[in-house]
Amino acid sequence: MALKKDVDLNSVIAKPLTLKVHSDYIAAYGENKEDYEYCMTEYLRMSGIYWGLTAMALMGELDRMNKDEVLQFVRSCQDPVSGGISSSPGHDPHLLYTLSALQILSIYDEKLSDQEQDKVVNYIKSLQQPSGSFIGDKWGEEDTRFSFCAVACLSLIGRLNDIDVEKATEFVVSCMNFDGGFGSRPGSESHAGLIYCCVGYFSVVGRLDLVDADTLGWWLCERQLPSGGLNGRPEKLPDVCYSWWVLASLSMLGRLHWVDKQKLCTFISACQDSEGGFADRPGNMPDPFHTLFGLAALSLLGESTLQVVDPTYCMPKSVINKLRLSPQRLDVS
Ligand code: GRG
Repeated sequence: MALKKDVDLNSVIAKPLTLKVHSDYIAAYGENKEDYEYCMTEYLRMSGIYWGLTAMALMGELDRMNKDEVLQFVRSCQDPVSGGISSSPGHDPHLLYTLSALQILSIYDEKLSDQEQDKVVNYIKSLQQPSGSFIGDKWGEEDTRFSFCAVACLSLIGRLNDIDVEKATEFVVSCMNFDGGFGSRPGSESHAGLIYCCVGYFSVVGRLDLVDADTLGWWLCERQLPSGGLNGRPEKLPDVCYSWWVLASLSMLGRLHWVDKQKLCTFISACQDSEGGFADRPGNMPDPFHTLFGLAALSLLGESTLQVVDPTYCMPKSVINKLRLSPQRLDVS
């Protein structure tokens, strides 16, 4: 029997976007700190808060989040020795959670003190390797995700020039494949999540000219399946989160119009849960990760009831505009 490589949307009735139900879902998530699912996700809490907060900001419902509690939590996660930020108190700091923390602070227009900021910068600097790559934490995993996290963090606090950007760029360029895509390391398979990280990297450092936008744009729009959903690489099932990783990459490359927007909207809408939140695929359990990336993709597709999202940082464009980040990102036509 042939393996099923898409979902069947023929039996799914088109669903309207139910923002109120989604904001109720996010507002309620984490209210019960004894909840099993909540306890089991402690290891990624900081990113979980970023996903929920950004989803609420895109829905115009940020006021429903407990700002004081969130900010106090973020500050409690900075490691006084390394300066890095962890997912939760007592966990090891990591670049991923450092980025989520700085994104949260930026959304709330809050800043670290100069001393705390210097510590974060030193932490990020300490993770750059002689090849220019970044490891995610002291345990040494080297990956293009961390190149993106490093420059995204530094640019959010206006400290991009504290690392060797030229060397970092050389490493990301060395991960480019014959199909125009990028993997986690030189020679690794192209994957839409990592492509987002590499294109995002070039966007942050103002070097989108280094991407073969036509070849990569073609590979990215080939991710769209007959259901309208996008997968992360050939022969894989569609997943709402790739609506973001693929679409944001196409948007940074000026090729958003290369996908069938209507069919993608129908697929994303079908992933809404009637009790709130989005799942990876129609009928599956919703979670805050897929909820953010479903909403953010709909924002990129022009959904007028949502705030406009920035394709590089996955934060409201209004927040990014206010930060006046430099260097300027290049437009690729
Ligand atoms: C600022 C939004 C933002 C993110 C930070 C870390 C990072 C930057 C992005 C992660 C990008 C990434 C690698 C996404 C892929 C996530 C995912 C669902 C991976 C699943 O991999 P497989 O092999 O899935 O299980 P497939 O779909 O390939 O079978």
